[in-house]
Amino acid sequence: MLCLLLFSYLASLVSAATVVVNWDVTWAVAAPDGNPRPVIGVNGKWPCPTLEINKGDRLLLTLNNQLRNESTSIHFHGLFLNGSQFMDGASVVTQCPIPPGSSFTYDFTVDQVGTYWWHSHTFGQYPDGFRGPLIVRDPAPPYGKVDGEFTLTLSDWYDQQMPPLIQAYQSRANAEVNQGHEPIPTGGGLINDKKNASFAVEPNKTYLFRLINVGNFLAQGLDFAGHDLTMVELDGVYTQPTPLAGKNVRLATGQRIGLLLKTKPNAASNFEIKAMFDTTMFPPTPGIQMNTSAYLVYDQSKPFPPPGTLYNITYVDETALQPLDNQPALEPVDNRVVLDTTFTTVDGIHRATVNNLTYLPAKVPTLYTAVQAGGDYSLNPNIYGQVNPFVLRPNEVVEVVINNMHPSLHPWHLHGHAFQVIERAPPNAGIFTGFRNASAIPIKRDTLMVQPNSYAVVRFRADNPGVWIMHCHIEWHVESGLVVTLIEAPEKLQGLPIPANHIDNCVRYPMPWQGNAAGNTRNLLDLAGVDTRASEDKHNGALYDPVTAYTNGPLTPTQQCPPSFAGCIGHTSLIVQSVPTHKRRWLETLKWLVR
Ligand SMILES: [Cu+2]
Repeated sequence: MLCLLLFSYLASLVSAATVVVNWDVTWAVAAPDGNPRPVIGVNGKWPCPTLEINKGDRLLLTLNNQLRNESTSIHFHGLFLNGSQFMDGASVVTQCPIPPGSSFTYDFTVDQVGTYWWHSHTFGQYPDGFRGPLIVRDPAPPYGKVDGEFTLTLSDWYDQQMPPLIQAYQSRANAEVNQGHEPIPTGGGLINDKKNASFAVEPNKTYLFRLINVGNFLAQGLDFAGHDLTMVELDGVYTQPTPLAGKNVRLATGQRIGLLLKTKPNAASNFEIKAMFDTTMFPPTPGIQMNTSAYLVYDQSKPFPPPGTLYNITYVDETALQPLDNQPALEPVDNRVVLDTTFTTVDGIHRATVNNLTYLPAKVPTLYTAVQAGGDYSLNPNIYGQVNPFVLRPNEVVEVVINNMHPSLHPWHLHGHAFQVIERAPPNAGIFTGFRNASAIPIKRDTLMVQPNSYAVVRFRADNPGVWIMHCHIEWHVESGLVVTLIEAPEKLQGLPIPANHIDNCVRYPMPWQGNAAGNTRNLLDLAGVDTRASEDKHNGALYDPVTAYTNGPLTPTQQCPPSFAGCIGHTSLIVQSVPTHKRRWLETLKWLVR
């Protein structure tokens, strides 16, 4: 027995590797919908690479920000980072943004398995293309050996860059004349960052499809043309194998599903994979392509089916699944956090509110405030500013009630944990007043669609000291403040050294890294200077030093695009304009906002 234990210990030492990745973050040009535009790529290329590692590997990922005019960061969506709480990548939460010309290294070991993704977590940047799958391989997955596997990403695509779209969305004019509507995906949908992606398959095989919605805004349904499908994973959590039985999967932004697909007995035909924007979030809109096609290719020499429509689909309720480990609901609840969420006009801007307050970033990354505050102060939510802070105590069972008082669904994502979904009520159930249909063995995942005018209740154990945000994963809504900050077990964070590269990065940005949310180091209860007002002047996205950019006139095209690409010049004028009037920016982008 001892020999066996020693052998497996040695085997684990041998198999764990240090994966060193060096990325230059650069502008590239791409036209996935036929319209060329600047995108954020890696080493001059787009789409960005997939990160693939094995369970137990240490990842050393260095970003060299070569964007020249935007800051950046990377969040590893779904990874708990237990003990590596400085590596979560959320700008102004766990680090300062990485300024142009700077490098920053993420360093952590991964002990989870499954389907994840990485993306910028800086000021609404990732829908400009800086995102990709993150696969953590399991040496022995419970569904056994498959004949092959594919990663399939979904996204909604825009023909303009995020900074001007965010400015327009968060302008007073949008609140006044456009009911605060979000910019719409003028490029339609993409599968694997393109139109008409293909997946080469053989008959009588079983493939694992790792589905990831890496989009900005819309949930999407997927149809696999009558193939036999079984769900085995949700957001990195293995589920009891559950056949789809003719229903369709739906993924909101941030969500992942592991799906086993059995191929047909012969290669007589090719089949269309159809994705469709969720019409409950976004009704069919003239000029917007609601469907996206991809193909299961059995025989390249045979014709591909014509693109179909997909309007009458039935979504599977993934909250009815059970986790493979059969873990019962955590009991008893030690701390209930209630989030009353809606949208309204705040200071003239269309903003999301949680318990009547819209999230406004602190002046100091919140994790830095927490680790330096000292035991008593760290437990006081007042030192953290208007980041919607909730202090959690070590190892308590936390229950979060999300009351969605808005008539659209919102996918809530929690950093640092997967939560148990105790109940998700149907649309129009109103706010939570007590359980109607609680789950005894709840599914676990890290991103959950909360239905329109309804509620959801989730639980997790506060066993991961750190500062973790919980937010709607619609990037427009992050930028409008639909975010809360969980200050988890801050007493366990006291005395943790802030890594030197973090401090260097803040100094270079520059952004303060000491003190309370206002940067006050002498009196942590003095929040003078902290942000408490929404303003259209604050929404420049990840643009670096936009004031200088505006007053000094447009950047040269080479700062945005390869010099040989004339098409970028027009785009550049949309990003950085020499006339700093919101009216002009608004007029230029109004046409994209009108539904
Ligand atoms: Cu939302």
